[in-house]
Amino acid sequence: MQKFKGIFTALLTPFHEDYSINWSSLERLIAFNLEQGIHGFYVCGSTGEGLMMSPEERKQIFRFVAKTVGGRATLIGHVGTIHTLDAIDMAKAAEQAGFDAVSAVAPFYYGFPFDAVKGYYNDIANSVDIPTVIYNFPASGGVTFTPERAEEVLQNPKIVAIKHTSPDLFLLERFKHLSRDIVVYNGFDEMLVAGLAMGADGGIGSTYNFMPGKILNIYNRFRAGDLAGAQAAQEEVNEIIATLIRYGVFASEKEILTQMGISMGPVRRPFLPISEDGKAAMSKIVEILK
Ligand code: MN9
Repeated sequence: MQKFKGIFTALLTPFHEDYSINWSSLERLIAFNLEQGIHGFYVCGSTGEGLMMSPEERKQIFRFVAKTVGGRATLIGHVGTIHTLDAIDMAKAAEQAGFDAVSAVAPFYYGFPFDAVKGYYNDIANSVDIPTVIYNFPASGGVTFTPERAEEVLQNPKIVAIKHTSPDLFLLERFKHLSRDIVVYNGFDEMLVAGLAMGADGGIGSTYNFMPGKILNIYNRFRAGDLAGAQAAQEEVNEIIATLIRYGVFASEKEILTQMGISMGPVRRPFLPISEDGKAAMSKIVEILK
């Protein structure tokens, strides 16, 4: 389980202006994150615009990322969708590509009863030999995992972790005290130090893409017992994240990386492109990051 602990970049997907995948930028983004010492990548999740990509594109990305990383970091492939057969197909492709685990957001839109959600996780987990990570993201329109619901899903021993993207850190803490020990990831970057303090084993986040060093600094200080230092590092990062939230998180992150020299292109529609004001605000962040 050790390889699943730590700081995982929720990898952005760079596009060309026509929205096709920009493979050379993806390679450079991965290299930049590896150089900075990131422990793993969470691929084709919310940040990676996985829900706006076809299963075929997501499978291509899994293969490309696995080949590029070449065992230098732990890989989790997000296969969540509301079509279980597509999720299974993508899970098999991730396993075949050499991923360490798969993950899925709960099925959304129809308001599925929890037994259906449980069936979905079992279908995915049982389709592969690698472990499965629950993606608890209540705001996605899916379900909120409670400790009771988590216990039910965790009856399947192949499910070994939860990515907790919710401001409810009491819940995060409760996930560390279930009948079985699982890895818990903090999902909101702006609360990383708090998530760690409540027991998270690491974090998965979108802002890690362009400031992996600053995020690792929070984690390393916390692990070293320097809580004041970790808090100060979090405050520094949150000044940046507040601006990102104002202008659209993923479009802002892509703009920052583009200005840093890795061309990331647009976000896919229906996401809105970044405004001119937003671009100017991102220039200021790029200056700070230098
Ligand atoms: O993967 C991301 N979650 C979502 C994690 O975007 C739903 C976070 O990194 C946020 O983008 C970030 C800003 O709120 O914390």
